[in-house]
Amino acid sequence: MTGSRRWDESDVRVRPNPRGSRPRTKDRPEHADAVPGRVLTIDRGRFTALVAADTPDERTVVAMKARELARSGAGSIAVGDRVDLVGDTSGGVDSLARVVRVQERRTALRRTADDTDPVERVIVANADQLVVVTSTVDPEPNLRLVDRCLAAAWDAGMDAVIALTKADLGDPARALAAWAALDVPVLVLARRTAGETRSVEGLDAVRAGLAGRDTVLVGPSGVGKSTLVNALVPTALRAVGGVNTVTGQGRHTSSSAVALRLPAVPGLPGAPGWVTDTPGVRSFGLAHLDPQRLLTAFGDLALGSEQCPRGCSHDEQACALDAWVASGAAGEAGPARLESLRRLLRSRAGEEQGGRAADDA
Ligand SMILES: Nc1nc2c(ncn2[C@@H]2O[C@H](COP(=O)(O)OP(=O)(O)OP(=O)(O)O)[C@@H](O)[C@H]2O)c(=O)[nH]1
Ligand SMILES: [Mg+2]
Repeated sequence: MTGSRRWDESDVRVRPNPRGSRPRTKDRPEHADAVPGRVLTIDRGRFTALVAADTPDERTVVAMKARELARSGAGSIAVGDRVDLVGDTSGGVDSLARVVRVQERRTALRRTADDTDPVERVIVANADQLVVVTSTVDPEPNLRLVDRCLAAAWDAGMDAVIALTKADLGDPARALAAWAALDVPVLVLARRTAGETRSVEGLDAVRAGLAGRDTVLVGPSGVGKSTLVNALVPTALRAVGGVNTVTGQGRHTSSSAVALRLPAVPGLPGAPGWVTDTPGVRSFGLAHLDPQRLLTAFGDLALGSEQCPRGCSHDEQACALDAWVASGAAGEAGPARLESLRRLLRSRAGEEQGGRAADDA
């Protein structure tokens, strides 16, 4: 079977260990007493992790990467990673622990500097939902950047939601029309009263959508990610910056990603969930994007790709999806939805042709 099959572990390329079956680090079992933690933020090589969450011993522990972990080339540590800590894990003033292991990630939201850049950066690990934040004005919506964020979320196996902020300043209609056929939930947000920075109209819908989930907010600078986080988590105290009154661009106020636990919502039982605020992005490179994996997010279209030629880009003459949609086999999914998929696929191809400047604008 080809085409619509969901990807699984067998799709992950495993590099054979050139040294045969020898274990990578001989001293790993020594850390059997390591304490598990969740990385909340990273600042100049120092990781702050939450340990013993929801117990009387809950604490934040500052740690550095253990030398053996750095040497093993085990890769980066991102906000959201589950890590194992040894050393001084008391969390006391001036205490410093060591990260000796990074647990396997459930998801990894990746981006590259541009589409040809082989170096991937993991923005956040283990999140299950991405909220792409964009504003009606100040700054103007960058629809292509939104497409790219959605594509990255689906490629990573995450759910995607769009939050459109500043509906008090501009008309949301144009942006809403661009997303109509994508079948993505859109949350429209506005400031209730000028100057009242924590009073966000539409917040209840955000709370309900985030409850029990592990969510990351991504979007350009100045769109109101930190404003939203402050409204959701009253103790967050994230710095909020104005936008340049001439260019309407943000000032890159947030400089690092921070994961915050959401407060419990009355009437919604279960774990309240997490939200991660991230620094504004200018571009979102998708060098790693796999068209077939992206297609799995379009479940109503995916089945039709079984008739596609091998290695189909899903944006070419021979692509079977046009006939599939025209035959009505895709149910309610019409040509507009297929066009939305192709727009996401092209959002990548366009950047290769020097479209990067549009994202940087
Ligand atoms: N009128 C209005 N202003 C808003 C709204 N949301 C955010 N703002 C303002 O937009 C500006 C930027 O908000 P931030 O929360 O700092 O934006 P950010 O996305 O965190 O920006 P970076 O940290 O630079 O990525 C601030 O002046 C906010 O008060 C909104 O819904 N309506
Ligand atoms: Mg911010």
